[in-house]
Amino acid sequence: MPVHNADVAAVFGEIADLLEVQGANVFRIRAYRNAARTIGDLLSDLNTLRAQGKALTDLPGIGADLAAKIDEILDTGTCAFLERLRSEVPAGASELLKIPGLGPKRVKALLLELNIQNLEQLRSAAAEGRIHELKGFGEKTEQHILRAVEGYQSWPKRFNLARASQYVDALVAYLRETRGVSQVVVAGSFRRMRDTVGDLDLLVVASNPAVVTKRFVEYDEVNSILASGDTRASVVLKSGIQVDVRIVPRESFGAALLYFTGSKAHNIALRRIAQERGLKINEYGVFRGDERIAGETEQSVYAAIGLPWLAPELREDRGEIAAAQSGRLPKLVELADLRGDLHAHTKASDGRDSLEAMALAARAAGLEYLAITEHSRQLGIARGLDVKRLAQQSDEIDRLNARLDGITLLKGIEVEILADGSLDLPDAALRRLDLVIGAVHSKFELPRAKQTERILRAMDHPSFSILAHPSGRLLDERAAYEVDMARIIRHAKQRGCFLEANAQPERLDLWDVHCQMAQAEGVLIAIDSDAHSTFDLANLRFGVGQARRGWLSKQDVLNTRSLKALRSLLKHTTLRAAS
Ligand code: DGT
Ligand code: CA
Ligand code: CA
Repeated sequence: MPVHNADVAAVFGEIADLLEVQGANVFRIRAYRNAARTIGDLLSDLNTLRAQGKALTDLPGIGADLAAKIDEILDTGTCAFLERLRSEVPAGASELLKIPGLGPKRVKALLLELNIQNLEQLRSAAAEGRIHELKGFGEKTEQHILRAVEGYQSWPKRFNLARASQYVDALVAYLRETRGVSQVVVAGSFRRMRDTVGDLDLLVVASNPAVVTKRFVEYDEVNSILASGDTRASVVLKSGIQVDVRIVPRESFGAALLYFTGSKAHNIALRRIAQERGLKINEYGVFRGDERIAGETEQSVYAAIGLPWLAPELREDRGEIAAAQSGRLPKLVELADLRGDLHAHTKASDGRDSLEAMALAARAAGLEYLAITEHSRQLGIARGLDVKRLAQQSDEIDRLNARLDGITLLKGIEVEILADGSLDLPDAALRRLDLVIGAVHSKFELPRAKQTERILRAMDHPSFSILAHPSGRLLDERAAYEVDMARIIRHAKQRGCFLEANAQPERLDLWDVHCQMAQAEGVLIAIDSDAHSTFDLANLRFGVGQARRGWLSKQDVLNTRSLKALRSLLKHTTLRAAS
């Protein structure tokens, strides 16, 4: 049974959790967390890397010790260190730690004093009022725990796009090797680049359908078979994700692709248009009576009902059909339109690579500029920079820019927005930079009005340029904090600042609807990788996906500008600083 990247990531994540309950050194915990993230987001399969003889220590943040553990996990599915921790820490700790607001100390108390071992027990203990009597817990905390557990339990199980693409790439390659297969395409929410996908929908064109479904259910990552027939099958993979496969006739391929790409709402709207024209549209084609008039390509199906082809990211029934009918479809931004990246870290804070390595990777990715934006001093865990270290880095950037061709590093910072809206570094230091990204990494629980005010006040700082990951959500862990996004966007417009579409797979923040709101106000969006290693630059495509879902075209995106045009746009903020 091959072990997946996700399994390795899960082992490291659990080790970090258990170390946290034990009160281990924060940097040690962080090393495992970072490793879990690196592996979880890795686009290449670890088994393949190993088979190719690549050294695992080349991966960012993976030293000899972690590499040895990865080997052990790939070979055995677990590692001795985890087993030891499990025997030392009471069961249930990892599960309880997932609840926002429950740190290791509290978890320990719940485990030892109330013998709570899972979320259901936690929920009933909170509901029955047994928790507030413990030392260190009050009634307010108890209420908070109750709400947090109920919220957590009601989250549907979805997979982030990057993780889903990891599973699907290997499967698509496997199916393509099947005899008689001429096409394999992923449809569904995955093709529409939704931030998370519920399941994967594959379409296959093949000369002998039954051979394909048989080979599909025999895929060695299959955990259970939900349904299996001659032309369709559904399975759940070991990673927990469900995959539906349908084998469709060539002459219906376009109609099936359109149908199974969805969204359901888009399909329903198309069906209505077809009906008005006396036509019937379904996954087999477009029909006038019994006669099929289109179906082989998506283009032909759209054309039959008087529409141009629509990019999958637009197909949400949010006005795209009316826009298509009146020739107002946007020309969506593409990855190749990005000329730079405005948010990246190096090992000076919590990144893993050097300035030079990041610069060269950005150049290799076809970018012309890269802003270096380390964390600021308040974020101690990420080795945030103070004024002195920031100045040192600026000198280093000057030297590197003088030496390197084809890439320009910009001087920036990802400065902490403190609870009262002030910034973590003095304006005098910020003014010298090319750009200032402001970010909220603390006090997520402030009430909506206070949280909004905090961010507006931060934007009032003369050098403020871009609001990082504006909603603060983490897809698998944390809901967005409460803010008035419409007000923040209007304020950004007034202040001449920008909003970020952070492309980290677990953030994708801003996402589609907020991108659209920003566009409507004329606020430019920076699609940023927030890279913590050279590998992370590959995530930009997910940020572009969200921007496309938000209808953005090239001119709506800040970092599609030439360096010169960018500098003049950023000068707004600098001029404000001078006045
Ligand atoms: P997901 O999997 O929850 O992330 O979202 P989708 O959009 O991939 O939805 P899924 O997997 O349930 O179905 C795939 C596509 O099939 C969906 O986008 C549109 C189409 N579809 C599914 N059920 C219906 C339906 O009842 N009516 C219509 N018109 N289309 C449907
Ligand atoms: Ca789906
Ligand atoms: Ca499905």
